Amino acid sequence: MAKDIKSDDKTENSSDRHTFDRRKFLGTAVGLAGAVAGASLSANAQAQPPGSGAARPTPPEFQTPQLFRLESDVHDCQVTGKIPDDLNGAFYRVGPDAQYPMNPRNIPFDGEGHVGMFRIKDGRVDYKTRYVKNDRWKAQNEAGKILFPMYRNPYMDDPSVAGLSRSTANTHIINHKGYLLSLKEDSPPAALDLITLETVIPNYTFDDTLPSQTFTAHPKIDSQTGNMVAFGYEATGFGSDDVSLFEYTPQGELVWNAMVKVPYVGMLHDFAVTENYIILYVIPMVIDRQQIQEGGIHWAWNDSERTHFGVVRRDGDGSDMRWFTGPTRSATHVMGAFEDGGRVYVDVEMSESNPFPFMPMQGGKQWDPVRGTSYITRLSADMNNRNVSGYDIERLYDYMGALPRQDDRYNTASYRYGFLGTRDKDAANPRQANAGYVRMDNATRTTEFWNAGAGTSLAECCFAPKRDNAREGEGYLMGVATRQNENGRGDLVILDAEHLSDGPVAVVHLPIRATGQIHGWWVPESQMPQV
Ligand code: V55
Ligand code: FE
Repeated sequence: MAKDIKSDDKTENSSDRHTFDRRKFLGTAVGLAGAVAGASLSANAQAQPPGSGAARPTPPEFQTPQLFRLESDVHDCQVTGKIPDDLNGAFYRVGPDAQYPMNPRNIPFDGEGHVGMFRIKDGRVDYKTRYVKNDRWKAQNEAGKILFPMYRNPYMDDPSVAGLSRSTANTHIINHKGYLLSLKEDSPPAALDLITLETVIPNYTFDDTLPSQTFTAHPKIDSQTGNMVAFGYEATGFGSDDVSLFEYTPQGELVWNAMVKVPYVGMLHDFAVTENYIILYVIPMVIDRQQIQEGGIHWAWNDSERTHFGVVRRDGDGSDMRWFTGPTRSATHVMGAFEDGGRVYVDVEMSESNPFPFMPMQGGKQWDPVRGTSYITRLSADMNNRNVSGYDIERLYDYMGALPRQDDRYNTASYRYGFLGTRDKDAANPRQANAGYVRMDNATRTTEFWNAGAGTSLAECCFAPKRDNAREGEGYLMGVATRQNENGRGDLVILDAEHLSDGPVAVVHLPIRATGQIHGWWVPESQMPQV
């Protein structure tokens, strides 16, 4: 079923569209939109009095779907099964959790960042969550209302917050230099304490060395050096076509940076890093200046614009940047990337069109859930041949989903295993397919699936190695399960990543629903502050 597609081949659109069928409609329920929508469904369930039924209107103060706001501490959580002896560290998560009711025209990606931690040590698990208390949170807390009412539209801001960072810090988290950095791609990170989750440095600019006004939500840790390779887009100002690429040592020293330009200003959510190259992928989720002027959000989908796959050396000045062009596509997350014999390969989740139902379509087009469904897809380009202008597209797996992961020790190296929150692709009734996690083996192109059962939705998974020097993929896969029939109550499920279909080795029970999650990150015990 996977098909090789040459982007220069004009017939490729129809050749891969024939593989779509009705089950692909389900894709939105496991994608990013699904992750946020899942959280909103449970929020609404909680907002309504028991037995009120769906017919009663939600009270206005609860109309922001993801309003939850509960900071919590649960010591020594109840566990079914046994926390493995070789699982010690912390699983961090972050997601949007609107601080006050949002403008109804705004999108779920604009909720304020709420960080969660499962601290796992010596067979016990503590759960803690805290809002990121950055300048935005503090100003709004003071005012008692939202002062930044529209996603990445500074023109709508309350005049009182002029000059403050607009960051919601709601997208991803990573440990660096003893801090937990909470990330939003339009701003510098916020730096939190790894143990208390208190915000230590609200606007962290790496001791004033950050060569960009923004910082990606998807930095990569170099598999050889441990350095953090990252970038910022719209790097020199709102709407700019400058992208800053840079690399920091674990001690916070800036060791390389370069500036490049993109063919057009689109959402550069993730990127790929290999031993020698940085790869950017420009998709037609474009800045819409008119929409912004009219008080709308930053982005809109242009369904006729082409994609651009850009490759640049990691040690140069950016002038060798080479762009390969391809058909209209969306890819927002990288599973893994590598080089082989002068070709660069980037494995992504890819859809034909806008994957987000809440992102406007340009030109009066309708959002299409089939064309918006993502599958794991390999993009590659030939760096040896100066004459090729296109990149290649190959569907790898038939499991849908938008949040693929890998063993993060292989961020910049050749890798074998990927992991994905998905749905049972073989369900008798695809419309009711259960959620699950799948492991993909790129060496054999085989998969192993864990079916989470009915009534459960799953957040993005995260891999934790059994030891710092464990083999690739030798470890645990974990993620938060939302129990739909228990008012959205949360469980952390922990599986042996090499035996997914055996089911969880441990389930950590929360007494409440978990905070919403976009991304999560594992910090092994060897990198935790010893207190
Ligand atoms: C994504 C998530 C964001 C965002 C941009 O693809 C892209 C995911 C949670 O916020 O602002
Ligand atoms: Fe992301």
